[in-house]
Amino acid sequence: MADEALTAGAVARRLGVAVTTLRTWHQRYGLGPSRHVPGHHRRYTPEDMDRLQVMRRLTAQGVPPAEAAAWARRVPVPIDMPETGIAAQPDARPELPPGEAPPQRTRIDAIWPELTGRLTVTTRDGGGHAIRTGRAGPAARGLARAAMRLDAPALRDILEMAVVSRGVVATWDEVIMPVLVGIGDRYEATKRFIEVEHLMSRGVTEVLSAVPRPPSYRDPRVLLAAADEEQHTLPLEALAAGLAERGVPTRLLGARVPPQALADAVTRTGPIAVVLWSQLPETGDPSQWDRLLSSGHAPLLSAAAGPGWPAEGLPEGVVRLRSLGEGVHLISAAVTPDAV
Ligand code: B12
Repeated sequence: MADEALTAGAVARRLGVAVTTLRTWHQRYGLGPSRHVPGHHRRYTPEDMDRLQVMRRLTAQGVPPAEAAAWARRVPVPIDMPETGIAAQPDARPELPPGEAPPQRTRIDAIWPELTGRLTVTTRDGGGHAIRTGRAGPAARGLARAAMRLDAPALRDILEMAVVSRGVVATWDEVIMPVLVGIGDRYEATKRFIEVEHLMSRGVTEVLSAVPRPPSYRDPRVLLAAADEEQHTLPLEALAAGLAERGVPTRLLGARVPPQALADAVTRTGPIAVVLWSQLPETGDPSQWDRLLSSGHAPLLSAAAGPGWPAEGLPEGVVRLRSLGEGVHLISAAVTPDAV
């Protein structure tokens, strides 16, 4: 069997922390390497790595290091937790090329939701460059901090764990949205931190697109698109992920879809439901529905979503979606009426 023990440098790279941070965690909190290799520095075992992952995820969420270390030292967590959990779920990813190992879900992935459920997180909103997240919980505050630090690995960890433990809709409403709104407000007030907005957007995209999709033999009957010249797509990505969780496949065209392209896509794929997202008033011209609605292939459900659409004046037959949860519910019902 291959020797899985790792050097400090390798561990630091995997975790995305500095070697000096590892040293501090070792000296102050006893989270050091436990494998002794004669004639070498000590090495980190997979169990050491599990502990360090807990340490990094918790500190990224704003848990004070001493408390995080106390939890980390308890890994594997001595609680009445089944060995199975998430780790036992079949991996819905496509087949890998021969010889390539599948990405391993670690024990940490399995115990994490349970662990975070037991935490009493005592975080404070930072001043200065902090993103305000209002009354949002610790996960959103940790996410805001990770975004502000441009700490992409921590940002992903928090998002992944939120999706695993709460599902897409609650993660979007309780964790992602408050941070996006906070970033937007921060930008408006300072005209700065565009890099934060970009990193956050990228992380959200990655995590939402990693939510397992329904099997590929099932033809998507839902078409999602951003309005003409509209670059904001994250809410549609959340909708695609939320529907995937309910077993509903989607076809996501993404940003800036011209009306003719939308009408063509509808004609070619015959969706039951179409959602067109407009974030900005400039992209919410109701007349862009005309081509689609007059194409002879109008879907059963045509939905306008996003704050860019005017309060009045949408064509007859176009319904308005007001939240992600409502979108997931309505579209699931339209596509699989018996299942809802
Ligand atoms: C991320 C982001 C970007 C990213 C988008 C990346 C991506 N892939 O989507 C990038 C960097 C590309 C971007 C670009 C721009 N952006 Co921008 N962006 C944002 C940010 C931070 C989040 C956007 C978002 O996803 N919002 C979704 C949720 C969080 O917000 P919401 O729609 O208001 O939510 C409400 C409802 O829609 C509903 N809801 C929420 N989620 C869902 C989901 C579904 C399915 C449904 C049905 C409903 C629903 O609930 C909420 C409460 O009612 C916002 C800040 C903000 N407050 O939204 C700025 C913001 C929207 N952007 C803004 C601007 C100005 C721009 C740019 C013009 C900047 C520029 N100068 O280039 C360009 C736009 C170019 C274009 N033509 O589209 C302004 C818009 C101001 C305005 N009202 O006109 C905002 C508000 C920032 C600000 N405060 O200044 N942006």
